[in-house]
Amino acid sequence: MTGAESLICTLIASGVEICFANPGTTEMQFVVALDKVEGMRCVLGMAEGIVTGCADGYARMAGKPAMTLLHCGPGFANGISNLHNARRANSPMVNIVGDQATYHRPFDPPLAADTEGLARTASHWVRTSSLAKQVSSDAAEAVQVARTPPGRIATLIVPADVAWSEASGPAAPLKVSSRPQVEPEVLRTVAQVLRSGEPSILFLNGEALSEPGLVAANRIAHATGAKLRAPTHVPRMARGRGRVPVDRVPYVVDTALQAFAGLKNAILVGAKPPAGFFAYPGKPSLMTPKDCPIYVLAEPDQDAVAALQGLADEIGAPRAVPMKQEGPEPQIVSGPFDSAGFGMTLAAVLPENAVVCDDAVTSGRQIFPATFNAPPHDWIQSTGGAIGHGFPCATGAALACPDRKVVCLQGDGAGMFTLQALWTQAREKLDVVNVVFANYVYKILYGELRAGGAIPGHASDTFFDIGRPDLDWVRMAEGMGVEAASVETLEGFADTFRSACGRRGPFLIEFRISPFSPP
Ligand SMILES: Cc1ncc(C[n+]2csc(CCOP(=O)(O)OP(=O)(O)O)c2C)c(N)n1
Repeated sequence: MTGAESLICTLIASGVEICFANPGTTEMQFVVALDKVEGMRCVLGMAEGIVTGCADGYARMAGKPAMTLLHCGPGFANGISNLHNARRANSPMVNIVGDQATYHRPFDPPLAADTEGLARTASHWVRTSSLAKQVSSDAAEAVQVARTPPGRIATLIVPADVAWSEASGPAAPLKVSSRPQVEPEVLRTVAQVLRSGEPSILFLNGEALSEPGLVAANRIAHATGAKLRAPTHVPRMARGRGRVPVDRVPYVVDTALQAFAGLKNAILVGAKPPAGFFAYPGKPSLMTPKDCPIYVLAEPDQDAVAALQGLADEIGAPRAVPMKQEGPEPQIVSGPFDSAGFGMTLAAVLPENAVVCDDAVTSGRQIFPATFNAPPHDWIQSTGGAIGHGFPCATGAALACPDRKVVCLQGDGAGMFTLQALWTQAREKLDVVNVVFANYVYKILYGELRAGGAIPGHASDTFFDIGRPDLDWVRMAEGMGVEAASVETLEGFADTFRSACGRRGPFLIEFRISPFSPP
């Protein structure tokens, strides 16, 4: 058995079932091993940003790591942007990176690079296997690290000669620690803060945004009057009718500052303090008031659901409390695109139990509150601010959840970063309805320019206008084997979306939004 074979067998034994890859010569031994061994589904991504984005989407929905197979330092580097999004979402992932043979590297062949250095920038754990007999134990450790709460990125670099040399056989899976519990003392302290009756808020993230987490948080909110908020970009959240309607921290700093003015206590539940996405001259970094103390109920790796349940019991909240109704009733709106109208329309036509992947940028700003009353669904977003996440993340989510409809909401500028994922959707016959908001500009960047007090000029118009020529999403999708149609109105979208949902396999809807005039 080669080192590569021992690694693949170890990953399969450790519960890794899918390999997203874009391999090269240094990974050939792994490809040979995958040809021989049963138990790993192999999926090709036609660029590494697809590979890592798919692995992220898969991990968020499957709750366990995928394997990626990447080619040397440059291949890894191509995948960093979506690895960054995955790291910020606490997605578990095992990256296997092939590299130059140990004895060949001193000759400085073209693909020699600082692979470890690149890997370190986007991984929690990096190791280079130097002996074939150690590859399997390194692989078992990589899975253990990836699965350690709250979820980590483990990267194992395997030189070609280590992969092809004789190994000792697969390693047994290693035990994974469960989430540490929050100390009772912490529950008592936070309960006391909430009993003060002062304006308080719970910032929820990670497991706290799961259905049981939200149910417990709702008990606390009901008993104490505390408000609930999710981060501006959620890694995964249970939403829709019958679930607790929790809005996000607004992206626009002034709106966020206004929303949190007068707060006296902020409590973090698996979340970080709510920092602005960017700094702006004269504006604060934290969205909570200066005099508002921040308490930690649960760190991201701790058992946030048990902490919320324990806190709800500690304050004597009833077990069953009424659910606050928020948000408009779903209805098909007519007319040209606007974000809130789109959200209401989507809420009316979204299939039950869908997974929504949102990389919609400004077109998605108002969709969240407008879909509080949509049928129950999960929502996942790019958590690291690196655009080009939607298409691949939706692709990975569809592989994790073959029985659920996946809906990808994608800005056109962001979509151009990783549109090759559409080809993977076609190749794997995945059940994804992609909606592209074709507004032909980087609209958000005009807003950001204005936020800094500047007026657009020739450089901004060149850099932010992505028309001239206009992208044709229908032809691009069809060129990659995905059926597509164009719509220009909300009612037209509703019709096309319904029929796209009525069939299996990928579909793309280009929502043409009248060309935006810069402010
Ligand atoms: C990897 C990466 N590159 C560049 C950016 C900067 N950026 C943020 S949003 C954006 C444009 C998004 O355009 P689009 O998807 O069309 O959405 P719109 O702004 O029109 O709503 C860019 C270039 C980024 N966030 N991440």
